[in-house]
Amino acid sequence: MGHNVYLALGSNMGDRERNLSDAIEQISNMGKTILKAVSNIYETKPVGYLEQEDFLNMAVAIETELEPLVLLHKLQEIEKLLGRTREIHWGPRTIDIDILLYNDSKINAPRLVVPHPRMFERAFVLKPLKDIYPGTVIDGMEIDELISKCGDRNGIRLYMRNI
Ligand code: GSY
Repeated sequence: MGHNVYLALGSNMGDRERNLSDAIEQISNMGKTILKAVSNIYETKPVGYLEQEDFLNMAVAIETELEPLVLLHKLQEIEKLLGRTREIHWGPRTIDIDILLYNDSKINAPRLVVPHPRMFERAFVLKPLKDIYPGTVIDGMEIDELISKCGDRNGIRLYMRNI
């Protein structure tokens, strides 16, 4: 049996829709991995560094036999393949792929922290996650309660329905 993993995807450069679909294709072709679910796509106002274009954000669920750091490496290779450069920290990007949850594991490695440390304060992550994992409870809090506390919850609109 594989590991149940949830990923967040975001893009705000170039053909954003294409970047997301290319990333999903690459994730499906990583090996030892099955794509289980794909969320709706949301258009979201930038959080953090504000002088940039709106993002498209979504979440996907995979089942994978890859161990966390191997998975991280493969996802970073996909980011590079799709043209991601890290020029401005928090700045625009062709594609961003973050590991949100890896089973129920807590991981505290120098290069990888899971659950993703900022996911609980970002509606642009939680809203798509809710589409594919509505029963998520984190630290005793339901996902709707978490979303209601997010500062960016009003800057999100449904862009494309997938489910
Ligand atoms: O953390 C991912 C990159 N990112 C995003 C994003 O994906 N969506 C929105 N709305 N704002 C963001 N700020 C950063 S950095």
